Amino acid sequence: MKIIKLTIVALCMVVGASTLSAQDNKKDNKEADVTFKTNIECHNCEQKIMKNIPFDKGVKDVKVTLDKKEVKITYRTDKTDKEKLKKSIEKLGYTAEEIDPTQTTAALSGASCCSSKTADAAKSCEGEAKACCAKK
Ligand SMILES: [Cu+2]
Repeated sequence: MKIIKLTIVALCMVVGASTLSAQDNKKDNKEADVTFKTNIECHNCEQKIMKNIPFDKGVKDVKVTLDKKEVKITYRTDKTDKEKLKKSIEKLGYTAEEIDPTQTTAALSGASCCSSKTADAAKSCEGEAKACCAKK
């Protein structure tokens, strides 16, 4: 019985240690995200992105949001950079403008929602946009 307990304790320690080292690895993996606004229009465009960008050097993950026309790329900063990723998208025939991470899509739509509408019309804004309009 004692041996079983010891084995369990030992196993727990091994699992714990490997979880810790996995976290350490992630810190070392200089990973970063970048989101590009593109002019993709349909699922063919989405597929074209997904058949190419994920295989670019240093790219870890790609997410396409078709309705927002956004391409989010997780990449290794020691293997590639935003400029290269931008060029990769452009090479496929699309535009790629980096979205400032401090400005969320909601904040952006809020700003444009306020600026383009009269106070009355701004009441039709939704969610964050509405909050933004209310501050005016
Ligand atoms: Cu298309």
